[in-house]
Amino acid sequence: MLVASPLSGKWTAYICLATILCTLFTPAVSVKEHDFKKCQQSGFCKRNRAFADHAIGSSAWKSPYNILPESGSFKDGQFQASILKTIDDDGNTIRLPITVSFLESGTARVTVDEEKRQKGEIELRHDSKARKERYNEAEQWVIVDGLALDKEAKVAYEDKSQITVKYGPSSKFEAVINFSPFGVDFKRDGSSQIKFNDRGLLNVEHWRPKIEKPAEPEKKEGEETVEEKKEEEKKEEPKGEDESTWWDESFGGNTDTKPRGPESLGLDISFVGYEHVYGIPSHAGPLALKNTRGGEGNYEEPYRLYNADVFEYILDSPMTLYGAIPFMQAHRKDSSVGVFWLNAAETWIDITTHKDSKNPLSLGIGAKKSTQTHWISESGLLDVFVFLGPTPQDLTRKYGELTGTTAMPQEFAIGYHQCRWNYVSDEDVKDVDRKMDKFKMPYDVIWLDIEYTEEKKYFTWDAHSFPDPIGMGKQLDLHGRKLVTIIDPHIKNVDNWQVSKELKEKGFAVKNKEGNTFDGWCWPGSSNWIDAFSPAAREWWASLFKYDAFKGTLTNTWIWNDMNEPSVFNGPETTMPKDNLHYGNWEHRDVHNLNGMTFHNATHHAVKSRKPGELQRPFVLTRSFFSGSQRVGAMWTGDNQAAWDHLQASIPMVLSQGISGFPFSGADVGGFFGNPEKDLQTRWYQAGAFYPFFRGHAHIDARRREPYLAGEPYTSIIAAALRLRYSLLPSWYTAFHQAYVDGTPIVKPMFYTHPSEESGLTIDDQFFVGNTGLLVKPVTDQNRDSIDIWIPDDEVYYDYFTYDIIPTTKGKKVTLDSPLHKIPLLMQGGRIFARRDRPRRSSALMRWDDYTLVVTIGRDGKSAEGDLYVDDGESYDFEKGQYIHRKFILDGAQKISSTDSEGRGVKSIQQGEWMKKMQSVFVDKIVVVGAPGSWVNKKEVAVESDGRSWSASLEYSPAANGRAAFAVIKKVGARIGADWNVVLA
Ligand code: MIG
Repeated sequence: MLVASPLSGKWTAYICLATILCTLFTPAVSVKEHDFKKCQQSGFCKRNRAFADHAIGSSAWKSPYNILPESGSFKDGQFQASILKTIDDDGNTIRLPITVSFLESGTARVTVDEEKRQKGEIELRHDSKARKERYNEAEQWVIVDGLALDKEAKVAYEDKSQITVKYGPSSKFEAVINFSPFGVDFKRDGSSQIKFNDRGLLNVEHWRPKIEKPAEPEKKEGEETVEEKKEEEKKEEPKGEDESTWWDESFGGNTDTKPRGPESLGLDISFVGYEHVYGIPSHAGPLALKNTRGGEGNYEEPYRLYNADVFEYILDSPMTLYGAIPFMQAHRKDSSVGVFWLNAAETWIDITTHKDSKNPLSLGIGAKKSTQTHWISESGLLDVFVFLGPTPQDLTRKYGELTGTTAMPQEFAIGYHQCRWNYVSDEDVKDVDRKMDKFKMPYDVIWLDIEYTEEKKYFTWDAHSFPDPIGMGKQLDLHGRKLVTIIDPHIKNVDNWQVSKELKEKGFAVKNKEGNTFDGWCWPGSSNWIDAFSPAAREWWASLFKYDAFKGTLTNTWIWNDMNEPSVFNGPETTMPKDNLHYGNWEHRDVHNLNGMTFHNATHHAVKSRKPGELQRPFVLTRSFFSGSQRVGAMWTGDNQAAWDHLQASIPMVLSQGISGFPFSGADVGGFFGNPEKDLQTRWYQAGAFYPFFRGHAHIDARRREPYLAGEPYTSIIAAALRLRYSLLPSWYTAFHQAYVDGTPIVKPMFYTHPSEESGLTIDDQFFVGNTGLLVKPVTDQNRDSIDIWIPDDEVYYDYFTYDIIPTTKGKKVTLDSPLHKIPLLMQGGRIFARRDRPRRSSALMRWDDYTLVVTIGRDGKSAEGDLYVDDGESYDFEKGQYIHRKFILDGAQKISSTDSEGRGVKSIQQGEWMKKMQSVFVDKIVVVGAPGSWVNKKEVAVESDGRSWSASLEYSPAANGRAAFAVIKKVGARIGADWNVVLA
């Protein structure tokens, strides 16, 4: 029987193959939770949890870690000593060197190593070629600055039992290092904020030789029974002596050989007086993290950081996802502190919150709560940075100083991206490109997923479906648009392909435990993985991206890195065996969470060096990431579903990325798996227009859903959301610039902007955009004609679209109308932000458009301020001073002025070609919302700039029916880059 099919035979074959692969090697329908470890199934996590249970459960517990007083010395901002770990009743000890560094930024760092491993005085099992040391190179990948020691740090007190160091800004910070047992109490202004080993959970599993136990002898009379023996073993467990997974461990049919034996680390970190902790992305759950030790509404499992391809993940879960940032913050009213756990191995974090119970009177309502966390990593150094705030901005700034900030993106990268798995041919791409124009939907980038390649060999094109990539790229370029192609880290293992041959011959692939090229299964079938830890491998990788090597690419081709956790279909937990070896013979277990970043980084640098002299800022999207990834690109939250709850979950996930130093983030708009209802798709575009990274994407099995296919009224509503994003691009770009300067999140949760408002601490479904005062609450459930939005302060709030004054009360929610066509979007009074109002097809075409400034008059009726950052949006000339950065001030309702926001004189502004062209870009319009009544008869205003003065017309609309009065000043005609005044009085 013949059935008409829209798919070519070839495509049917592809899909069949994909389906087979899915069923064979990855969970096809939903994440199988049992494919991923629970703490109980991860030997070191289980041991450390048991250790914690024992320590907490026993009143006699004393941590066996003591600083040897005479080993301690303090010099130039650094305390060094030896911790002795007592390992048996005979008093035998293990030596653990500790360094506490006090940095100029006011950040403290505690590093603990293990002397024996450090000196290589251990024996590896199974003839392993692995390194003997605890992994000590995470710093090289992650930390870029901020390690200068604080020479002003001073010992304030010292005796045989402790040393107290005062450090930080005006010596407000204090670290009390207790010797016996070891512990550190970090104080600010005399009161404890963060404590290490307060509960005695420090656990450094030291090296020991494996003692082969003789085979079980037959039971003789008088010997203990099996039951008795089990009892004995149980008693041993609490000391961390459950040996069952010390030397090898199996999961899902894979066995991990452990050449170095047990080597985990555990430490309790208490946040004193903090009820809420945040961060440690990526997890699909609330912004304020949940407790993890059971109880109503809590998780049973610790938060896990072990980058994995969690195909179709579940929501509200501490399960690991694709990326890891081990940076945790604690916020309470007017105080914020944080820790950064610099460790790239598998990590679990338990969180419990308790009432502060020392004082029985404080147990009642209103009693203060503290949060206790327990960090557990499989291997590596114990290396923790401590930030004492006191503001949320202090945390993001100081974390940014250490790990780097968001790279300045190309401007197109913050426009809209149109993706699906897959655009089936170059004609398909060109057709979508034309249709977006036809339906007047602005967009900047169209994406190609894995099917564009010949047999999943990256750097090649399928000759039948993509015969003319150059022609395709050129059509896109007509409107300044870009193409992104996917390049994954798995390289098809075949002999007749140069890339594969070179990878193997040059030894640039990750090795298996025997030291031979590791082979695993992924999209191309048998595959090898580039080891981006190796400098030579990265250089080779860069050569593959040259225009004459990756034929068919143009200067408007950019890259998408997927599967870099890495995803290995037949590996343990869909990733690499932990005993694989990387460059420098580090075991994969040591570096797993860094792996994605190293690949993303290699691609970033490869794209940057495609052609000598061509210096465009690279755009590379990554799925896997670690602290520092923000320096090399954007991320997205992976394989979500076309479901309302996934739309909802995306908001706290994006906010969490923002406060954790990697704000260039977004979720697949529309949902990856499944087919969204039209209203869901529409709402998703409205929300996505407020993600820093805004991309529609869909699974290969999903129906086509380019936004113009939705039909009315959806198509028009989606087009409006896209245009809203585009009109606000100048403000988004300004927010990205702030992120680049000092690590400020691009979209900000309430606690970040209003840390004094206790009732906003856990709100994670609304946010501000940069410094604009734009407060958005995306609608994330069906049939919502009204929505409650929480108001953080006493400012005036105006509806973005109608200028209605919203009747608000600080700290309370107010109900807004939210029919499908409406995005709940408010403007906070007292702000000035920039737009470009002329609708265009792409951001490139808006480059020389004039600006509109929106002034929202504040509660005082007369003032507002804001800023705008502009540069050429693609090169590095901004680093040489070729940019415009304005500060706008409305002063006493008398005048609006524009000055250089950094106080730069004309001479320090590079007058390159771009700057010259910007001389003919003007402020076209100024809209003043909440304009004072005294302007009612005003018809014109004076504009002063460039030593001249002229008049512009003002149109005043009085307040009516709850709508604020507003004024529109037209044809202002002042250059955007120049100083000017608009005189209103
Ligand atoms: O195993 O390249 O998350 O965005 O479309 C699936 C195909 C591989 C996973 C990515 C998704 C992408 C898909 N990839």
